[in-house]
Amino acid sequence: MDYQHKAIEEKWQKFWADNHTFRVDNTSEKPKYYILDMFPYPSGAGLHVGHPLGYIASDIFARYKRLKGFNVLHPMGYDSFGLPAEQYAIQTGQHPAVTTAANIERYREQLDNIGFSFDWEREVRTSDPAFYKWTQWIFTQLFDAWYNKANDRAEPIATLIAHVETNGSNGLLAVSDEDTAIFTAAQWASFSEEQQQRELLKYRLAYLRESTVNWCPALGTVLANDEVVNGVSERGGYPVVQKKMMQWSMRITAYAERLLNGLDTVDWPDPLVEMQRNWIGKSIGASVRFTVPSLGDDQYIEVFTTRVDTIYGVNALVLAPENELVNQLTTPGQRAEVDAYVAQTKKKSELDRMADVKAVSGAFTGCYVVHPLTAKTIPIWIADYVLAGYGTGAVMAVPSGDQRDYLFSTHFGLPIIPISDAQQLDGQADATKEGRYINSGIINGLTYLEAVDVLVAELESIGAGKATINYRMRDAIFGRQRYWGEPVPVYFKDGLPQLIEEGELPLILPEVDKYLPTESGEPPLGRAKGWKYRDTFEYELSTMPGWAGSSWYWYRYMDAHNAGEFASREAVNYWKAVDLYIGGSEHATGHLLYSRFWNKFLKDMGYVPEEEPFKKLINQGMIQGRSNFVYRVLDAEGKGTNTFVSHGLKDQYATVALHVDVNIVSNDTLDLDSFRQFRPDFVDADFILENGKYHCGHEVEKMSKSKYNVVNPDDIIEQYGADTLRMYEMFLGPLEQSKPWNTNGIEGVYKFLRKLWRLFHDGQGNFSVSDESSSKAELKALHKIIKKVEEDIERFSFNTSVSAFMICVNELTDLKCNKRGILHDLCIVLHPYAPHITEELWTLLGNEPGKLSYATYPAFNPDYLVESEFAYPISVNGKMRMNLPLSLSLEPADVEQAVLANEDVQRYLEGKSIRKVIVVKGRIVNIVV
Ligand code: ANZ
Repeated sequence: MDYQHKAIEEKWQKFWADNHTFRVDNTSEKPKYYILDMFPYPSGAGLHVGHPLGYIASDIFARYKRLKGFNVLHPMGYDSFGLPAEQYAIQTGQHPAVTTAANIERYREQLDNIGFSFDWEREVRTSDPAFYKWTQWIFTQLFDAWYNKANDRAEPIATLIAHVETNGSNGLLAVSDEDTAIFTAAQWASFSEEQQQRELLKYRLAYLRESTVNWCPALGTVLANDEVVNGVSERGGYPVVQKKMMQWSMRITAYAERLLNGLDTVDWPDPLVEMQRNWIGKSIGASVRFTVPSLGDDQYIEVFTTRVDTIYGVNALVLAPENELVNQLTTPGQRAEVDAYVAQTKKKSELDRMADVKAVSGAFTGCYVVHPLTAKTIPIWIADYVLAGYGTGAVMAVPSGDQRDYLFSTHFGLPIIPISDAQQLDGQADATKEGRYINSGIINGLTYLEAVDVLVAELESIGAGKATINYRMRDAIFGRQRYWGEPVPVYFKDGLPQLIEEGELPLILPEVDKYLPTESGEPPLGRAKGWKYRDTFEYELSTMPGWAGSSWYWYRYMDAHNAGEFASREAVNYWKAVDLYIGGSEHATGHLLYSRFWNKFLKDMGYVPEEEPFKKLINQGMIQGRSNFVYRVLDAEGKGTNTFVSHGLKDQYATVALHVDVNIVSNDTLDLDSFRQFRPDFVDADFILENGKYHCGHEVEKMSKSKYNVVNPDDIIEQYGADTLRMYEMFLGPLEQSKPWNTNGIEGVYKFLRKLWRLFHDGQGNFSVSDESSSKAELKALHKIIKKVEEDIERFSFNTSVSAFMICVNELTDLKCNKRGILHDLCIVLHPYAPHITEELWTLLGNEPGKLSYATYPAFNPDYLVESEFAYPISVNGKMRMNLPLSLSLEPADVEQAVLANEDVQRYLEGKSIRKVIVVKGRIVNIVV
């Protein structure tokens, strides 16, 4: 029988499912290994061939690790809350739960077709109440916690309460809002319950506060910074504006330093680590206070600067237009100008403001500050290059040191105060520069480092400044004014948020009549009829953001059915952290930062053992589409005719290129009949052909429906099988690289598998292997591949193994090898890549069905690779005549004897007498006659 991929793959997929082959236990004698894929959002379009790339790689690794004797956790699930299902619900009225379930079913089918070794009994869905109960529970833990800087960890809010009850706010070292009160223990005791709760909210790690948010009117929701790209929403491309709203936030900034330090301990791609570092954006500098006499002697504006050494070059104070002081500072004469400017800024997103360095704008407030060291009067301006949410939302402008300040000053004709450091230190805050300051007050004659120390000490002594570390990262908004997300487990009593009781979790997402905001502008949950806590209190109406469930899901896989805990201690202590995480680089700053943050929090609270959740991480590249084009001939008026010219002839005509469905093109040749059915107006299409064929043009583009270049893995599997698909996806190139999908080479992989099949079968297609012992050449071919695949997989180089397999099977075919011993081991080595065909062949070899997944990877024996023979070139009178294989252990005299005894050699000697024989061991034999 020939290789029947369809029957074989169906058979083994069913076998694996029926026998729970990939069920994994939380206890084992074996060492553990946790391999995680970034779980998919189940979209309506299903999987295209680009999606499984990472899953195939992780599956190969998982199968390989099992063969290497590891207890492997390799789960899969769905990130199933999110905007697309909700947008669809708004358009069609279909409940997002219904469409989500249907999409999941489709995904599952497609995933099953590929033959993954997931333990499906551990599947999670973030939109399942049994799952989001624990997302809500983690929220309650965060609400009930604060960050104690003294111990550098999160602690239950109870320890904070204990502190203020005995010491008041004195000695409290906490990460908090800026406007915390100063009070004694007695004052705390005299606060009303409401006052106490209000104060505690300023410390909680999950907290409610008015903040400026990215508001997307079209989507009716707030978006996170990483969901806004070039001022529009990442999904849908809708405009985003800045707006102040009461919002749930997460105090991720408390973890800034630990998030930074942890990056040194993980094995992640450098660009990804760099992106996280930049996102966290640590700056070491100083904050400096400039008094505002017109507001009163104790009134000041604080700025954050990384260049306190440039303080003598300050020519203005520039505030973000949103800065709360602006209103107070503005003089009546400047009011109109300032108001107009503030209004104009509202339209620009933060990213635009940062990107537009050249578009200088601003307004003078009419007010002045006093320089703390020179006592000079300095004007206060507002400008949008200063961001409200960074530092203090105010800068000291130093045109001779900072480019933006320079552009700003020249634009508005502000005096440029020359400072010596700019010349001597190249404007770089660089400790290696040896220049010294001149004409610079108290830092005259000092180096950069000395100057910083002296200035900070001086400012501190006069109460005008201190050393400060700033992080660019902000606290994370944790609310969405949308329906399809986890309800926040909070209700309101006297305007203050209260947690619902733990025993009452999960707080189930209520039904609504429409997935739109209410008439009064409340989120969709405001439509839920009679939805009140204990029939009395209003629930929080926003839901959690998309990243909530994905910030801890890998723990649920460890113990997916636990009804009493998010995962048991034993499970968490057994699996610890993810050993290998594979996923797309688009999650570099969102998901991966939030997950690390929640992980650190859970660790602080003693729920999980590891500081970092993902030890090694690989970003798989994108598979791009390979679009095909046909060329429509245009008539004299430039209108499209119904004639299409083949690619090679198109330059002889006026044409327009049209995308054509890649599924009706094979090897860039168009299937003409299918094309006529592709669109109604093509029914009568005529073709100008080349050698009887229509050649299409091609181009690499993003894989997308509109470009007709989407390839569905199901179609490939139907035609070639999953084993071919798996190997071919790897064969396309290095895992991390982006590459176009191009089916032109897939036949080669399919042929390889058929050739493999034939090694086990005779010419009539009957299974036939020999029990004879293997030859050296056969063992060499086998051990080469054992070594190569092991080395390749260990360094995640999957593509190179595929070509090595091809070479191996070619060699064995040439050797006509059908030895049981060789083929048995070959099945094991190839199994991670092509699990179905190897299961079938391994069973045909007489092994117990289904046990291949847990076989032992063959041990590499280097002896087989040592060359024991050498084919000596034999030359006669300087003329190369033949090669003679001889053992390399033979000494020159023995070689000479063996050569001369050989009949073929004798023929070349033509009976002449031998004058000399020169033997170079392991190189050549030269005979002179
Ligand atoms: C004076 C100065 C002189 C500055 C000089 C730079 C160079 P990073 O490294 O990003 O932390 N800055 C402070 N707060 C700002 C805000 N809210 N919006 C825009 N810019 C702000 O940069 C810190 C520097 O960026 C600070 O140091 C401040 O300008 C500016 F030769 O102060 B500098």
